[in-house]
Amino acid sequence: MPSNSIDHAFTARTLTGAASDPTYAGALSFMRRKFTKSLKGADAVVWGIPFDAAVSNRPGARFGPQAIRRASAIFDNDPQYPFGADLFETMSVIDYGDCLLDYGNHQKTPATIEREAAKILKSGAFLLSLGGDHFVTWPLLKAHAAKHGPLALVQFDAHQDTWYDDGRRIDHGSFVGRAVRDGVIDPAASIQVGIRTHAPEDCGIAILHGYDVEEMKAGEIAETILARVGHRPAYVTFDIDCLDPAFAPGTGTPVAGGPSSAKMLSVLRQLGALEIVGADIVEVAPAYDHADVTAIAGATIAMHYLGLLAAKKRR
Ligand SMILES: [Mn+2]
Repeated sequence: MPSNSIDHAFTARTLTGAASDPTYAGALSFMRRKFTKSLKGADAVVWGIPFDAAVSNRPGARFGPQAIRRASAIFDNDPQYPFGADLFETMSVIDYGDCLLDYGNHQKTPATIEREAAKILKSGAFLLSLGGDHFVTWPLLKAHAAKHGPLALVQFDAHQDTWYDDGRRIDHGSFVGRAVRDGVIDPAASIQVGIRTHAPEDCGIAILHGYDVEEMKAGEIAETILARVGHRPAYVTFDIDCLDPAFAPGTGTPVAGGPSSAKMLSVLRQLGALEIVGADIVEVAPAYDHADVTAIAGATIAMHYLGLLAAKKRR
């Protein structure tokens, strides 16, 4: 159907309902949701965290939120596959814009993210964050744990992120170990999927390595995650480098031998039984991308989080 309106991101009168912007035009909020700093009435909040000063290799994930929002225009106003429904028919979702960070004062960054995230969570809304490098997950975990207690971490990643940490580092490769030591996540209920690098310690977290993921079917991977987490409050973090560089070249620390986007989206689709209390997609760095391959994968992962949420709300 041709579009009959444009710029839904700032012309929307309600927080529910499909947009009808042309795919190639219109203001680019995430999935054309209303851009607003008002949390009132929002079931879910999409928020960008444009930070990439913690990377160990290629920078550029600060442009991730912009790239993911732009790529999310492909979702237009159709029922969203594989959920078979307009996600926004009953679920109100806003685009809260980005987190303002001082690029010259990184020691302030984690507290700023945590404080802003806590404000969003206080409204009762679900928070879906768009990174940013993987360090941003640390303050996000803290904000969610303050509300729910120790979290089950479900981490899709090529890296364990348990490297040396003194508790103050601004490092995208050490926040998981810190989260275990600080009691922010419960390692016995946490799992990492797609790991294909070695770090000094696993901190008690279960791991499905790249070669495991290669041998297992998506359904088995989902079952393994559900069994590990049980009914505990779960935070899902998806580092786009979990995917093979063929499916996500636009990222800072790519590792060959990873799964396809099709397989991991199929895993996500089957996580409806998880008690997901928060989620993020991180490490999309569009400067290394080609034809928006990575941004589209990132936007689709983010859409899947909302799809799971909408399905839960419909039940
Ligand atoms: Mn990673």
